[in-house]
Amino acid sequence: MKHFLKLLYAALAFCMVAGSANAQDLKGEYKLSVVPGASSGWGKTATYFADLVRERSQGRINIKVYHNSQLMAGKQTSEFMMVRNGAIDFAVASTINWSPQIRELNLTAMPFMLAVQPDRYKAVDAILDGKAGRMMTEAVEKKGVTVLGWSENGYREMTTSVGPITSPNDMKGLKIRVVGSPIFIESFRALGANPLNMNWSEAQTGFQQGLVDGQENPTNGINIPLKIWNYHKHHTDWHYLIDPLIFAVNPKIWKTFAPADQELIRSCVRDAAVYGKALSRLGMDDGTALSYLKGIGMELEYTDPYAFMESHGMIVTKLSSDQIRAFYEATQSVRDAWTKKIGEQLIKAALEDMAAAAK
Ligand code: X2X
Repeated sequence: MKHFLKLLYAALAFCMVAGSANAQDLKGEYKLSVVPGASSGWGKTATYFADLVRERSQGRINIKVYHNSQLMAGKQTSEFMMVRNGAIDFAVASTINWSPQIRELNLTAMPFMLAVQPDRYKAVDAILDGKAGRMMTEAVEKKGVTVLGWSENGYREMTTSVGPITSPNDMKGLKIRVVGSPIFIESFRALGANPLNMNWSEAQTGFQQGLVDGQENPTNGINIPLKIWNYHKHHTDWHYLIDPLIFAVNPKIWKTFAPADQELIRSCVRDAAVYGKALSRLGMDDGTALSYLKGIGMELEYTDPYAFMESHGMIVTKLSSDQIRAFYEATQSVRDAWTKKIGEQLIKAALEDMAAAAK
């Protein structure tokens, strides 16, 4: 009996220590930042991730998603600095918004570099799973933020109130809203357009008021959830660049999680990353995205985004590879200038990754 009581006390003491350690280590809420709204593909990916973490940790780890750039008071290009300095714990972030601080993240914003590859999805997967992806991860980590995984917000397509857009000439003089990242301004200037830098939080009212003639964003991720047809009648499928998403965490916060919890969070990142990719690629790939979404019971209200946009009165123009080639040539000077800024080694790694995947 005495022996039994001793064991019982020991077990109780252990539970109390373990319990208090948990209570000390875990915050009541971890803040996760997302730039666009909850109904965007990207916003849903972040919510899916936070829900998985809550479920798999039986409610111990509570990640709260702050959509609509709330944590940055609308200024989307401040997100990286805020994750770095710990004002934000987690982010599901676009390379585009972090590229002003981390020049390597401009790689996938090189205009038309991926669009001219034989298979644009194989090309981006080859980069993110390959040497170039590792170099981008290292670049982010060297600047002070931990990368947990990569997903995507989709290829960015053009929507305009005038059109159709089939050649660089059609872009001349158009006022286009772009994000506050220099490579975007330069790419649209090279096409003869008039780019206007606007935060996403203001862009939507800008479209309503007709301040611009067009904008560029991913179809499933942003344009359809935003009902872009209310502002722009023309959709041009030109795949000029892609918007990878980074699952990231502040390194000090990351270290506070026990190894088992880190693995739990990583497993949620892996699943949410596949979900995010499937949302972005629905109706644009070989059918993999649709069967994945069906398999997890997370289908969208449409399976064909082009037919869906047309049913809302949009005119969809899909550019041929020759037409895309003309845009590629018109933006050569931008790629030349940015090869130097991004780093020739990284560009070389990306080209090699893509060439190996195309074989
Ligand atoms: O601002 C945009 O266009 C958006 C929502 O796609 C980004 O945050 C890059």
